[in-house]
Amino acid sequence: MHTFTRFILLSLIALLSVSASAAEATQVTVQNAWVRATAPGQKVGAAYMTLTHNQNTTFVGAYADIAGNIEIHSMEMKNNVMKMRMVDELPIVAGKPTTLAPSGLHLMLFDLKKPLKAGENAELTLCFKDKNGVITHQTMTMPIKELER
Ligand SMILES: [Cu+2]
Repeated sequence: MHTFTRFILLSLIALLSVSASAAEATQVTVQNAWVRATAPGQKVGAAYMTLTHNQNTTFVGAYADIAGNIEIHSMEMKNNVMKMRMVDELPIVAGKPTTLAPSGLHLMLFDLKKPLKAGENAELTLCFKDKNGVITHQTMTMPIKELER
């Protein structure tokens, strides 16, 4: 291999690994994200996803153009009734996936600006707080889907 070519390749590799580690440090991995389709006139919706990060972080909330307000909710059985509760902060433990799914943790979308139609996408911005209290925002495009029963 020519020295010059090798130099270019090595620089590329160095560049790639630097940007990869920078991304790892700030970006939380969001998998299986989806927003639940709503019926016409329905003003409240929900979004689900699995969050994983390589260091401890805290999920502190979300916002979107499609909703007036978004809260993190948990669900628990109380006297045989499913109760939803608002969660201010959801700790994400390093390396451990945190799953928001139907019948469990979820994002609750209030004051929807339009019906959420299956097959379309919704853009949500997720907010995380690292151990130093620094908040980062991650905007994600999520598919809108019907709940599978
Ligand atoms: Cu809820």
